[in-house]
Amino acid sequence: MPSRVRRRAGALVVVALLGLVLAHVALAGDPAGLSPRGPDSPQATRIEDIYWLLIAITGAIFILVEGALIVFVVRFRNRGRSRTLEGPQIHGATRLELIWTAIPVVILAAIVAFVLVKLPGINSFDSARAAGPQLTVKVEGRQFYWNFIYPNGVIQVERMRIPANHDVKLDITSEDVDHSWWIPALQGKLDAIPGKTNHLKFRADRTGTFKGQCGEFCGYEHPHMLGTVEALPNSDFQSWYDSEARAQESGTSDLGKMTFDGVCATCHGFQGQGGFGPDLRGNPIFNQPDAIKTLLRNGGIKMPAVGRGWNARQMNALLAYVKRFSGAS
Ligand SMILES: [Cu+2]
Repeated sequence: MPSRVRRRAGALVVVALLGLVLAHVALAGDPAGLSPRGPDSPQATRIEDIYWLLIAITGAIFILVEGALIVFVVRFRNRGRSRTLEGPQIHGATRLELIWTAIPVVILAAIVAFVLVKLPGINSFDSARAAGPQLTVKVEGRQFYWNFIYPNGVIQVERMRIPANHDVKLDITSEDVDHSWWIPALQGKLDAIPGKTNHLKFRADRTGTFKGQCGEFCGYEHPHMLGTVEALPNSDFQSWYDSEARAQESGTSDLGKMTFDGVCATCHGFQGQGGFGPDLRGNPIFNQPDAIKTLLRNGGIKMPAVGRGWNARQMNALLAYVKRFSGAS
């Protein structure tokens, strides 16, 4: 096979493989393929509308430009002429220049207008369609978990429960470094910044579980900083909300296990067996609750201050749960 043909065949194979890899990545990410997750809220629907407008315009421009490039490459190919031969030199084409300046201006103006129409509704409620009063949840980003505090005192870790079809407002803050709250199917990202409270509004259109991930690199365990929003039918939510409040007040809830699994297990393993952090089983510190409290509140050599600012309910729930590791080995 002549080397020129071999080179072309090789290039074709590389392009075809690249196409396969890209298609695979695009389709494997989510059942929706190239489209973003959801949208499962009116707010995320507006974000997706903007996404599709940008994809349509940039996709059309890509096909137009690359198509013209291929046509010109084929049509004006060398055909045996000398490599040093100059083509005809053309100067001035006022109409053409005006057209290729005006079209991008019109496209950009259309994008800006569309975004400005959609923008006000992205982080606000459509009060006319709300089915009941709103719920406000305090969201604390911490290395490396999310802590949720409800108005009735209920605390949740990593999994937030909300009523579906109800307006929910999140007051998002951080206790240590910058994090970013992000559940793609429900809303855009919003930064969790120490000393500042950001507000995010959304309403889940359906019941279900919506997964997300901290969107800001916040340290060595950042990839494990996951978040989940579980939207329940309103009556289910209300009965859970009330019974969980009673259980947490009386110390019979699973808050201790939830806190351990969401906070400690990231580094120490779900059975306290160690991993990134040391093995907890049989550690003498479990006989000294005050030492554990100090460690949780202030952190250790490598350990972040995961329990800084915890109220007594969460601290006591965790202390009760970790007693199981004192004798185990
Ligand atoms: Cu984070």
